[in-house]
Amino acid sequence: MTLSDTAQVRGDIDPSLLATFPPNFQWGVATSSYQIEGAAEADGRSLSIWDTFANKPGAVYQGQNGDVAADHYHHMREDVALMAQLGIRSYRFSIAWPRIIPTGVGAVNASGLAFYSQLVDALLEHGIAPMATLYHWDLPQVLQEQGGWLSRNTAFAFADYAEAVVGHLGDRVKHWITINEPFCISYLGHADGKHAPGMRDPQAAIIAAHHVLLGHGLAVPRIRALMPDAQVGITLDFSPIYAADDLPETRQAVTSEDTFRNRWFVEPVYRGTYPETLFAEQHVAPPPIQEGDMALISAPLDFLGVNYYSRQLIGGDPDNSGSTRAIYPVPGSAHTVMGWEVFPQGLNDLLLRLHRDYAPAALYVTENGAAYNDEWDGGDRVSDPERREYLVAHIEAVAHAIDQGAPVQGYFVWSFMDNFEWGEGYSKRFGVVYIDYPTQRRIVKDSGHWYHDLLARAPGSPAR
Ligand code: GCO
Repeated sequence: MTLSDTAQVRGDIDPSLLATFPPNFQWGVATSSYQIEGAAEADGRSLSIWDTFANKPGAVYQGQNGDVAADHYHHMREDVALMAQLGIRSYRFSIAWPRIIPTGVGAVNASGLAFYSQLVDALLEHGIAPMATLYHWDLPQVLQEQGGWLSRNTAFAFADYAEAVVGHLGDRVKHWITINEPFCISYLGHADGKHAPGMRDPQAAIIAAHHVLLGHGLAVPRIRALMPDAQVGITLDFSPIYAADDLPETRQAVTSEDTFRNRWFVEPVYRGTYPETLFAEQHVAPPPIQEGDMALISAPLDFLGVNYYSRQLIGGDPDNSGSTRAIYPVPGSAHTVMGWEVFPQGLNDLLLRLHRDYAPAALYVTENGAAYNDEWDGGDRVSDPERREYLVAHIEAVAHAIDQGAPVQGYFVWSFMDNFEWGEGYSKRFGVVYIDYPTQRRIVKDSGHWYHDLLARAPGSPAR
């Protein structure tokens, strides 16, 4: 059976595909600090660039922000217990730098660390493996005031912060992700202005990108020095680009968009160079690369984290011969309420391509999921059949990739619970657990019940 046969909208996974997953596969859910924690001023936390950005008029849907979010900071034990009830085996969360080193560099804030230490203990008590992301976009505002990621110093500050965290949690957390989605940090934050810090300067994005990667490269050996048995990786987001026709201009546009969207970060990390055509095609100068930077950035990793949501389709423009356009919406395809095309084949193709071209030691799908207009009945039921179908099709795509040789060792649903969806505020819900924000009540969605049921049937389940 091919993926296109199985990717039809379906309510459950083909049992023969489920058997493809190894018994130690990390079935998980993912979140990030600013999106769920709230407690913006608790226990010495300082402001992050997202606090500042969210409070700029027009930056976020209805002026919303992460001050309270899902108030996970105060519901942490309940949330971990709920994960355990759902049979979750692994939890990917991120750590807020402004809680750990509120001044950006310098003294460590013990009460900020204590929160994550308690979280890790609670996870381990429930038999859930922690996977910690060190940077999911909440840079201390005080560092932004000194240049943020445009300053090379921020890369060194990040490595110091990483060392402080790993020094305290590394005895219990074995999986470490340095940076989440450098593309979004660099491009959405510095060129397109839709994310913090809200700059609109393509050259700034290129410079920020290099410093983010340098921060990663500086942190990796320091994590390893503290915890020789740590598994260390980075999470990149990909959006595979497909051609809708065979025109030469389409082929050229696909190649150039792919370089920008998919190769900008994976090539420095896995090959130690930026893609050759990247800077000219983006009409920018190369970043300030110092001697030794690329070697640091490309030091071997234990895994590559992959975030996948959708693809882009490009075709020749019938109204303007010789030029191309993004085909959107894609005729005949389903789309989520983010407007993203549902395209599970893209995840399969992506995992195989990464395996073939970069040979990472292991791959984790560190985010995959969808936003829909869920219907809560006001009681115990949230009906979200489309999310379940999305997850079924994408988990099947992962199974096919494993079957075809890709070393995928885990899959994390984005997201455990509804949360602050950046510029979309609370208007978009990605969780398998519903949050009723006025009461902070948690209600497991139908997709969450289905995921529970799936994990109980998956190889390696304690319930089997
Ligand atoms: C990401 C983002 C998540 C988003 C999700 C949906 O890593 O892309 O980290 O925070 O919420 O991708 O847009």
